[in-house]
Amino acid sequence: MLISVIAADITTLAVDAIVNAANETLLGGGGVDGAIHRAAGPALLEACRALPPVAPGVRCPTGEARITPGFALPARWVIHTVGPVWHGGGGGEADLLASCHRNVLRLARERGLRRIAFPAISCGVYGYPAPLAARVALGTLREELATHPDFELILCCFGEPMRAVFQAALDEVA
Ligand code: AR6
Repeated sequence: MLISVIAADITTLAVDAIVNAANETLLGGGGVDGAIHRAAGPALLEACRALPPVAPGVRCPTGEARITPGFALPARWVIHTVGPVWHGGGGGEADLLASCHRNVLRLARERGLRRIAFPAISCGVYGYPAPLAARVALGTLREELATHPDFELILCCFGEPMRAVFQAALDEVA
């Protein structure tokens, strides 16, 4: 199966697109979002600002995705998505997290992009328990690969403990 789980800094990957775990403003933040903006340079913020708001302060609603160039990154494109904040699991978090992964791949298909690297969306500031998020993320990616086998998908975790959690989830769904 063309899904791999690695431990790395996603900003170093020379893939077709890296995925940003952003917030609805798309104007930057901490965590992986901050790292991507720092590595891409200020042109990324300008490109995000140019995306049309869909509501006051909202350029990308939770569960949706938007694409910009990668600018100074080794990756050609950045696909920004907004994961759900964890509220205990009863607020549709799993469906929203699955939507993030599906919408990222829909944009990738539209652009003919094949090698896509995802971070552990929602597993940091947004508080989604990693083993649960990993199961949703990898289950969704596996489903997508069943109908679109051309993708090469990388789950890029920050550090070995998170890599082990996502690898266990991959072994479960494989
Ligand atoms: N490469 C790969 N993964 C990383 C990197 C990196 N360079 N840096 C952090 N991570 P988070 P969220 C991991 O908090 O939970 C931002 O402020 C991190 O260890 O970045 O979706 C946004 O603007 C964790 O496992 O994203 C939003 O406001 C994972 O990336 C909010 O945080 C996701 O952690 C989004 O929260």
